[in-house]
Amino acid sequence: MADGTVWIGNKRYSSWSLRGWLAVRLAGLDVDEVVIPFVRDGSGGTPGIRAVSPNGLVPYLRHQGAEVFESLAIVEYCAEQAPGFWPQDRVARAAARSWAAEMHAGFAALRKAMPMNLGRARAGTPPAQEVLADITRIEAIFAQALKASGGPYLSGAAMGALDCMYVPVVTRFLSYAVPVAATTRAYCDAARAHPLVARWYEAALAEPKEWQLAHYEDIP
Ligand SMILES: N[C@@H](CCC(=O)N[C@@H](CS)C(=O)NCC(=O)O)C(=O)O
Repeated sequence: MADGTVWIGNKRYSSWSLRGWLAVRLAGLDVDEVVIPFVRDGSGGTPGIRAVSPNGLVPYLRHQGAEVFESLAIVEYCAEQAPGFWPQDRVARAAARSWAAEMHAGFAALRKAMPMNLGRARAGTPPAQEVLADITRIEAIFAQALKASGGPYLSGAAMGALDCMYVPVVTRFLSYAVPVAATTRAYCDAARAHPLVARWYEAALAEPKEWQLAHYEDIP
C-alpha cells in the first residue's frame, strides 16, 4: 500500500499541479495519484476538488499523516525528504528560495495571458507590455540560476525545488512559441526532455477530449 495520495487537476492545464506532482515524483514519495478533471459549472470551482482538499484547490498531498496544500509548501515538504532539492550553500539557497517565492506570488500577467495548455503549439497575439516584463524578469532569473548551479537545470545537474516552481513557465514558453534567449531555450529544451516532464506531457496529451475547457483552448 502506498504512503499517501497526491491529488491533481488536468495535466493539460494545471500548472500548480505540475509543480506539486514533479516535487513528489522527484523526491520519490510513494504516493498514489488522483486526477480530478476541472468542472466549470459556475459553482466556483470543481466540487470533487472542494470535497477533498482543505483549500479547495489542487495540488494536495497526504503523506504519512501529513496534509500539505499550496504547491510551494509541497515543494518544501519534498525538500525535507530529498537532500539537494535546495542548494547546500546558504547564499545560493537564499537566492533560490527568493526566486521560488517570486514565482509562487508573482508573474500574474504572464499566467493570465498564457495559461498552461500542453496541447497548444503556436504563437499567440503579441504579448502586452506587462507580459513582456514578466518574461524578461523570468529570463534573468533563469540566467542567474543556471550560472550559479552550472545547469542544465536551474538546480544544477538534477532537477530540484526551483525547477518544480518554474517548469510550468517553460511549458508556456514552448506552447506560445515565446522568443527567448539561447540560455533560456537550452533550459526549456532540457526541462522538456526530462523523463518526468515527458511523462507528464504524455499523460496530458492522452486525456479525454471531453476534459478540454474553452477557457484554456480559446486563447488567441
Ligand atoms: N496557490 C495555489 C494555487 C492552486 C490552484 O489555483 N489550483 C487550481 C488549479 S491549477 C485549482 O485547484 N482550481 C480549482 C478548480 O479549478 O476547480 C498553489 O500553489 O497550490
